[in-house]
Amino acid sequence: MKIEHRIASKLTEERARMQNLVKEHGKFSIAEVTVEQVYGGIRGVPIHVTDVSHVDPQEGLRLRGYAVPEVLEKLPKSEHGEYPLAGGLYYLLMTGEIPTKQEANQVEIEWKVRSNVPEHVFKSLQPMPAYTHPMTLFSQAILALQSESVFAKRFYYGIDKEDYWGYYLEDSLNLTAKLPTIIANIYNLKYRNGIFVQPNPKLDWSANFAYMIGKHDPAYMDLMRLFVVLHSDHEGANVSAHASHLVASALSDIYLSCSSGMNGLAGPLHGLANQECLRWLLDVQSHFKVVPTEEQLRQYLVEFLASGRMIPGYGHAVLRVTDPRFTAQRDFACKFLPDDPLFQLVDMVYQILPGILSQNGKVKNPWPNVDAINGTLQYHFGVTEADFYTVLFGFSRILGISTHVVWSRAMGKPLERPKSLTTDILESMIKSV
Ligand code: CMX
Repeated sequence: MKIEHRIASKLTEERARMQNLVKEHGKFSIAEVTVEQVYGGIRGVPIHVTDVSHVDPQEGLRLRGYAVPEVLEKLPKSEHGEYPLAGGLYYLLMTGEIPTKQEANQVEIEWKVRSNVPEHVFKSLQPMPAYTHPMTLFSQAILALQSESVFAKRFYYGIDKEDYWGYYLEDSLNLTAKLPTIIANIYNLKYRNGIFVQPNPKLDWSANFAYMIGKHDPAYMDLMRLFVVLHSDHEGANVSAHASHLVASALSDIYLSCSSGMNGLAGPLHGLANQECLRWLLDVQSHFKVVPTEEQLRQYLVEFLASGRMIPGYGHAVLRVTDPRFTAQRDFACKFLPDDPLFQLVDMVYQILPGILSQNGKVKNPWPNVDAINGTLQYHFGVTEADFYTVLFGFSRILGISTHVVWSRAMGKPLERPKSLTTDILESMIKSV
């Protein structure tokens, strides 16, 4: 079944569930909000319901209820590798069902048909200074595509609220279809003298990115399939997903919404951490010149932390265990690049740093997150431009973000409008108790 038909077949039941919760339990209190939380980044306050994914502090990511190893095992694989087709992943995110191989291929075909990127998108990037960060170019390219929004055009002439989601899905399929070409040619613009490469119709979505940047190694194509699955979503309230959801709640279309999400992802405490992590690992490597002993590395890490700096790739706002996305990439590295010196350093840091961070007492999660290793894998296959890594994260993450947004419109979710207070109001609220 096609994605739109599968979503349509679930809508009546899903809307009834939500309406029943609001009608029968509308006044049920989910959480109290404390002063600490308001000043502390609204940490842990439930603000949104989404069934696309969930991050359990102890288990990590579940996509539509499936843990990372289950997703990797159950989704249909590419004929050319061991990892899943992104088309099947998008089907799972959008519909909640594990697709058949035929359904996964159907999404891949839809994407090929919709993959042409209008000329003005790349033209709008060319005048940018050479030092522009690739995330800026990526967000800009998505924004330039907004001219093509089907939802925005149809809304102008008037559409039934019930039909919003269909146009958001149409825009989402159009946007995601173009992403491999967009990001590959941003890479080519920045690092390959601006050559323009068209997608190869014989390749799947994830592998096509590899092909267009000139990486034809089947192992790298498989790495990209893995990378896309692992970075596709991480529940609905992280900075990029929440920013996109908030913007789309004003009925801004998928392009406006995803571009704003990418601006959040570009921050060093969120998506930019993968770029920072690789730079940090290379610094450690060049500091020691040769492989350090365990004791030398321990001392280096202790001194580094004592200087007040953070170590990218470690810690998480929700997780309290090793990120299963780190583990899946580590498994890949053990298989394809066990002797890579940078991977060996990643592994040494993994053996030593959590113990040091735990002793330090203030870090709530001493374990590695997804970013502690993803740059190392890219680096191994010759994608050495660390400032591009967040674009790879964003390219994958738009699969999840666009799904959240389509479902929010399908469920008829309203404009988001929380409340801000002044310091005076807050102080007088406290005094009055
Ligand atoms: N290195 C050094 N110090 C760290 C640290 C790290 N990796 N992780 C947390 N800390 C520090 C914090 O800076 C904070 O210090 P202060 O109290 O002095 O401000 C203290 O430990 C407590 O922080 P926390 O509650 O454990 O962590 P937060 O929920 O506030 O922040 C995160 C989470 C990810 C931003 C933080 O761990 C961090 O900055 N990590 C490094 C950057 C990184 O890897 N980001 C990628 C996140 C993955 C993603 O976005 O998907």
